[in-house]
Amino acid sequence: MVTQRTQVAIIGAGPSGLLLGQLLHRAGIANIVVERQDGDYVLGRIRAGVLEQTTCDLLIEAGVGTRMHADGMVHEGFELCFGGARHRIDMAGLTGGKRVTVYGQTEVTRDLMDARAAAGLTTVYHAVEVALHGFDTKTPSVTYLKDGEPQEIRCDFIAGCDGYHGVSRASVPPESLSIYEKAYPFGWLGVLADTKPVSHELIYSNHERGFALCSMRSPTRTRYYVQCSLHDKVEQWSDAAFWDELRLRLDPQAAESLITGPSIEKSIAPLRSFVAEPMRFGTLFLAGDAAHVVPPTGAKGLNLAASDIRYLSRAFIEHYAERSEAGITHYSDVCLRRIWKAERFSWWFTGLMHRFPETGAIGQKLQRAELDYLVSSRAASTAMAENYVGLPFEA
Ligand code: RFL
Ligand code: PHB
Repeated sequence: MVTQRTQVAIIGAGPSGLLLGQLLHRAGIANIVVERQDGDYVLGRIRAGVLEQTTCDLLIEAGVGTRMHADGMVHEGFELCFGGARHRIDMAGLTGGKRVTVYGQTEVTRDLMDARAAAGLTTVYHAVEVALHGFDTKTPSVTYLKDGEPQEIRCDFIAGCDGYHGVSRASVPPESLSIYEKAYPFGWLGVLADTKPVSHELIYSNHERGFALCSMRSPTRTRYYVQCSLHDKVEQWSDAAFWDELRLRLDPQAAESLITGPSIEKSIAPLRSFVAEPMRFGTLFLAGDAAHVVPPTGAKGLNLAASDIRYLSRAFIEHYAERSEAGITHYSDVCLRRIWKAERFSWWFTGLMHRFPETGAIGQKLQRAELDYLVSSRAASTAMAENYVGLPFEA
């Protein structure tokens, strides 16, 4: 057995784990990241696209803001499409100037990986049989196999940043966890294509055939989604079928100007609301999708992961630099208050925009009434804009 020693062992090299590693490194706190896949696999997953300002600020603090500044697209509003017309939500105007940045999760992850490599920090890819030990003590450890050889990391803390399917949450005794979960009866079929975006802002569309979203990654790369059945297989959706379906769910003007092209990625994602409480067990801390999942409608998943990491990095820095346990003690409660607000917003926006098989005609009438109210009431639009740009942090 090869044994290494570090201060914080981080499980998972997704955005949560890599961002934590970078913030800790900059504060002089040693860390090792253990990831079960390889780097290319992690970069190959096309996921989030919308960053709240506080997420951008944290990336800048971590020293990885340069490319985001150069290539990220600042958005001051988005559009809601229903009844054959589009209605703009003026995010910046309604929130005193707050905006979001459209910059892909793939690029965030790439910037963090590059920074980690440049700093010469250890990331163990292809770690097999990762296991967590002794997190009810002050001397926890992580074991795994690398190239068939058993390895051990002894540490002060373990950060479980290994996503919804990871080993960290699964290592906690079930009786110590409260789980809150809702699975939605549909999925999102997403397509990435090198085409000019149909509009310079995002379009969220409620249509009787189902939800659609027009997003982007750059002025020449689009990311579009349509609500689909959970029984659908990606292979059943030709590019032509996807473009036809998307066009049907947009207003006539957007449908007319939609530019199509070959897909460079196509995948189906299920939609889920999920929270595991608490987020700390002795010396183990859960962060990001390991602790909570939101349906992607509100664009909150990556942003919530970043806000957990903001609190967690500060808690560790307080522990080592100031010998204060306050951040560690309050980590779970402080995170969960913000998480539940984002869970509520994501659940609400999902309910407003999708076709639900069980609600029937009255469900559609009620959605339409709420959408009409939303775009005609400044109070209702403001509430939506405030949530979309991201709620403030507690001190
Ligand atoms: P991740 O990204 O899942 O990374 C976890 C990492 O842990 C590794 N791992 C393990 N490593 C070692 N040992 C094990 N036993 C392990 N098990 C797993 C995995 O290989 C992986 O590398 O979690 P993280 O870092 O917490 O990041 C969370 C975000 O990825 C997620 O919340 C967002 O992608 C959600 N999301 C969106 N969020 C936004 O803020 N804005 C958006 O616009 C947005 N759009 C989306 C989304 C998610 C989507 N899908 C597919 C779920 C759109 C979609 C379609
Ligand atoms: C994306 O660009 O992938 C995206 C944008 C907004 C969302 C979800 C996904 O709400």
